[in-house]
Amino acid sequence: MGDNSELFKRASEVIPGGVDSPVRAFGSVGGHPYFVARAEGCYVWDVEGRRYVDYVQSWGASILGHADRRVIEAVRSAAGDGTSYGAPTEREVLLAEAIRERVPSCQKVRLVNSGTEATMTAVRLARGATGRDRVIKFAGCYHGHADALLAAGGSGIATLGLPGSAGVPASAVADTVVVPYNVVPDVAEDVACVIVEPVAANMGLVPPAPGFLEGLRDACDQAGALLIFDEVITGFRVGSGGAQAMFGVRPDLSCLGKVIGGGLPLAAFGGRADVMDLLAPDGPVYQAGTLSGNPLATAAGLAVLAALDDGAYRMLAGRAEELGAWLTDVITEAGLAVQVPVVGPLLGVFFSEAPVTDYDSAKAADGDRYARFFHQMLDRGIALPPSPFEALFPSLAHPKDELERTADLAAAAARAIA
Ligand code: HOZ
Repeated sequence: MGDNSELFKRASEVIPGGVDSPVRAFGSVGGHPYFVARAEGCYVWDVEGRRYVDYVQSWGASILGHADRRVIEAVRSAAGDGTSYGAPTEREVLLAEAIRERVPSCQKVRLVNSGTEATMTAVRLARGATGRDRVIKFAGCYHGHADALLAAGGSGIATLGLPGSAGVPASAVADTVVVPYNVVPDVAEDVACVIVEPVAANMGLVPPAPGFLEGLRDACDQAGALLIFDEVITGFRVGSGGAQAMFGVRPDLSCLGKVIGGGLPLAAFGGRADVMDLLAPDGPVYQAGTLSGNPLATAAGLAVLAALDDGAYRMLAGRAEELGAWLTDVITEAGLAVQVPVVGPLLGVFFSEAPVTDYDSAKAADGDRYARFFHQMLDRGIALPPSPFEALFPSLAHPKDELERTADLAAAAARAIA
């Protein structure tokens, strides 16, 4: 096997930027990525044999930790029966039923392959259902890379400091209105939908202000617009009912991903039956996919959901709360101003004096300091997200002693950069 720098050099010759997704490239923290050879539980090993405690966890897809035996067995067993048929399977029905049971607003569900497909189709469906074109999105929220939703996007768009993307025609975003997070916007009667991350987790972690989500629900109801929750990150992560259960606000449509695929390419969108029934083949809104509801991905998703119960979520949230408090203490003790927001099992790290409440305050946090902290941690064997605009994902496989060790190493890292 090659070493990390050699592989990155070779990768850069055949893959643009050396990576298949921009946030992996270390663009905002400097240096080059480590190449993963294998992973298990809370650890990843790079091709040089170095072990890291991994807080990326496939950007939140692995809630049980890497290579969980139950998931591996489910995938192995499914693979023996064939990897894709282009015809419906029982597991698709089981997974849709399991989603509806846990997320009651999803009266009907369609399985797709990625969060981008889920959000793109949810917006198309909202437009088809209302006969309107306008879409309201919030600055710093990331809804995948569909043309209409890239403006002021978080995640890699934020990491690279881009306003949006080249190659998107003005006409594709002419009906996208970008407004600040945590402020309820005016929703006019030409708006098809408001799409929001109910807990923003692609500009770092930014919790919803009290009343924000309820305000969006009311504003949409008054305007006859649909409310779309992008729960690709929060779905099955902050609890089995997602952020909509945590905050008690019911969207018309929800987008799900990451956790439900257990590390395989699977996402979903679902919502009101009267709206979902507008999808082809019953209705006029088209959406399709050769690999949608894939046998391996649905097997993984069912195995993950079966392993998650209220006790698991309580444990995960409890550990995240402890880790958040420890990180705040040790970094503050080193003399650095830090904000460590925690929502259920999700954490963020902003080097900022003031709490971060929206994209402007997220961008105002000290990104250079985050970069130095990131590398100090990486040198000590702790893999944080390689961007200040992402969240940390402790998993059920992160034992308490590794979280304590993470905090100890964070103390040393913070002292080193103070
Ligand atoms: N959207 C995810 C980060 N918040 C990861 C997907 C990616 O951009 O690679």
